[in-house]
Amino acid sequence: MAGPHDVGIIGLAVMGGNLTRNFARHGLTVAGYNRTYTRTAALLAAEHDRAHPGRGCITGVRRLEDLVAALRRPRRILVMVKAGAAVDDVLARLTPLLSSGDIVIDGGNSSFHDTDRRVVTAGASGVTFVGMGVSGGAAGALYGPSLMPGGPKHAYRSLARLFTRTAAMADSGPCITYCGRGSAGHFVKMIHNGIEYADMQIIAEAQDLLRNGLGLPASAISDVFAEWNAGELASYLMAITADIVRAPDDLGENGLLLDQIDDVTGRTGSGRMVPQAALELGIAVPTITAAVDARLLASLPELRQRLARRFAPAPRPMPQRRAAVRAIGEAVLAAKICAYAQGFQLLAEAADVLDYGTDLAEVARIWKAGCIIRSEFLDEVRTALARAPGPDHLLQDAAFGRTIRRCLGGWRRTVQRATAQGIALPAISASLAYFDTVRRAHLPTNVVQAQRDLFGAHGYQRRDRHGRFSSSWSVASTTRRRPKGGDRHG
Ligand code: NBP
Repeated sequence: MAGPHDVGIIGLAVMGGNLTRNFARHGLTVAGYNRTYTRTAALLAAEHDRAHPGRGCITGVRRLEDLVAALRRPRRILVMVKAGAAVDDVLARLTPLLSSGDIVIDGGNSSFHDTDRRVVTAGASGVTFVGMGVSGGAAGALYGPSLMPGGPKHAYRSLARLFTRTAAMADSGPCITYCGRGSAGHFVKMIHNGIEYADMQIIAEAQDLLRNGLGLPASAISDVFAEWNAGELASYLMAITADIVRAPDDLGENGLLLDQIDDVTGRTGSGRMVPQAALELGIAVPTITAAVDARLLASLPELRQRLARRFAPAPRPMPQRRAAVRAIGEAVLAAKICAYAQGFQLLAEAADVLDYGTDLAEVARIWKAGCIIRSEFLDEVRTALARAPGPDHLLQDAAFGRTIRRCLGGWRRTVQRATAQGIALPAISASLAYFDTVRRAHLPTNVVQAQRDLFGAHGYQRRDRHGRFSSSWSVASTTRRRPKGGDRHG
């Protein structure tokens, strides 16, 4: 084995294998370990055949002991195994082999709660545990991912020296930043994934409406997406969907590949962690939740098929109108703004309550390249978040406010049209309901407060006076209000 290696990687599947190759191409020496050695052997064999600058920089090992022995100290070891129990398995075997000052980085999609727990467990042995989000899928890992490390600042400095050169490069610099203390790196990645869910769902809904609501053929839908991708909706996801909708079936003789792809999605995605965290922190993220729910509902095919036979009149396409297409584009943009507003509001809350100290504008910056949600739009998000004093909610930003006002008519018409045709737009309409809720100074939750006071004497606050009140609802009197408890009105 060659001299001390710069970094160790545990887990050489899609992500770990490609990151290993990426690191080697950038001149890092990497020792790689995988539980099943055949994966290690396959990676080494593939690299052996390749003539690239990183050739010879990768060493494959069969045992964790060998990996640890191969590394320069303090050791830096990136774990890229399946999120969940596998990470704990690896840590249980790895930590006893390490020395104080070594750094273990979990680059998987781990829950931030797990990361908080592992920081403590590893810390008891003097090992620094870092949760780092990695985005970009297989291609990003190979050619430059967006990297979201959190944890102690000293660990970040050590990692940044290694990883910065391997990250994606945006016009504003490499897509790596310090995401904040503790489990901030995995929280930021979780928000990224939630927004990714919403972005994908919104585009899928637009496709549904263009096809089943307006009756556009696939080639025309592809053209619409390509046109949107040339404007303010430009994004990686829009670009790939323009190609997806017109792709011919590669196994059949005729037709579109999309028509042969089952609509049942996996139920294991990390996006579902966002609504859970949002509930814990008391922040509403209805667009992201709608996107998660849409996948859960998609995973009930038998129920849907039974109910489709019972209820569904097939939506009757309306004649296509250029204005309707434009309105759908406006709905997509407005819904997207709402999804980002929710995601960043949740992140802002975590930065404060969980003491992450995350720089939100920096997060928007490092999502600009390398990751699945990369888009021009993130420049506007970053500008809004960087403004001093920054808006505590993206909808308060003047530029986004102007966009929402411009899109509002088309957004409403799109939701109305879809509703009339029986085509669900869960994320687009949840966004509109969100907007119509947060833009109102007075909400019908005063009724809820009154109900709670009537049946549970929970009390309420009044608009016209200070203090807490409770009423004698049995006589429904507006004149018999009395201040509640010791907190009498002033
Ligand atoms: P997978 O999530 O499919 O995990 C496979 C890897 O985990 C293999 O190396 C496997 O070893 C290893 N592993 C398992 Br499973 N159980 C283990 C255990 N008990 N001990 C040791 N190793 C174990 O791989 P992936 O798709 O490369 O993703 C890796 C991480 O990166 C995940 O957390 C994932 O969520 C995250 N991520 C994935 C993507 C993506 O696009 N795929 C993007 C961003 C982040 P084996 O070969 O012996 O079975």
